[in-house]
Amino acid sequence: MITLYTFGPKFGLPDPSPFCMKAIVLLKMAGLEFKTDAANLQKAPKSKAPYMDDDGTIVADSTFIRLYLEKTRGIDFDEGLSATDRAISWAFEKLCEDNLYWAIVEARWMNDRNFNAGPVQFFEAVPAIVRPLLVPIVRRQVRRDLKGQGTGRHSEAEIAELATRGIVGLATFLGDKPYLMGDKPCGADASVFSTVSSLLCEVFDTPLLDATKKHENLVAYRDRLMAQYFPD
Ligand SMILES: N[C@@H](CCC(=O)N[C@@H](CS)C(=O)NCC(=O)O)C(=O)O
Repeated sequence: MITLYTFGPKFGLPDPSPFCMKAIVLLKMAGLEFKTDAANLQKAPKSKAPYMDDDGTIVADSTFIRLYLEKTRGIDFDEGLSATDRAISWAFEKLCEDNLYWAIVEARWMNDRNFNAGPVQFFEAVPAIVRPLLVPIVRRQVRRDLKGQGTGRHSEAEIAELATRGIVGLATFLGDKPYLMGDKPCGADASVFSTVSSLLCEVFDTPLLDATKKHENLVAYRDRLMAQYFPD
């Protein structure tokens, strides 16, 4: 039995982490039976979620989960795509994960209003007496990560300007196709759908939300894939 360790639904999303949501979608795309359980980052092999336990084999990282499923279950999430289309879909996936993701983190964690509307809930299980000490420590770690990655060195307006280029790129490339690469979902849809859903999360008042909402096709894509993969 496969157990996928995630954070669980939050902020009106199947998971607050686009990577956990991506892994859930990949397992659903693969048609595999699985259950989810609460991630313990102290036990996670890479100190991040998602990670997966497949009858004792532990796999960490959403992309390595994909590669593992491809190798062990003989699945090709990009079945039918040409080499060029595989390359394009990979590039869009990484635009989401290595670029837009960081703009989402910055908006949720660094803006006080957004932080108090969202990530503060991650600390609910922490004893009240420790919380005021722990929260600033973790926020400082996130700020340090954002600086290390580079996004945290830009102003909010600059981050929005860069993210908007990515969002316009996604909307333009998606066009009126039902899925990123055409009539059939491919591996990158798991990531693009999770990222677009995160960008469109109404809990957070961000320029990213406004930039994404402008594209009716992205909103319809989110709605279509949400109905398909998370009908409940
Ligand atoms: N490359 C990883 C990224 C996973 C990731 O960044 N997970 C975040 C949540 S979105 C996490 O667990 N963060 C906890 C931490 O950094 O302490 C993947 O694809 O799974």
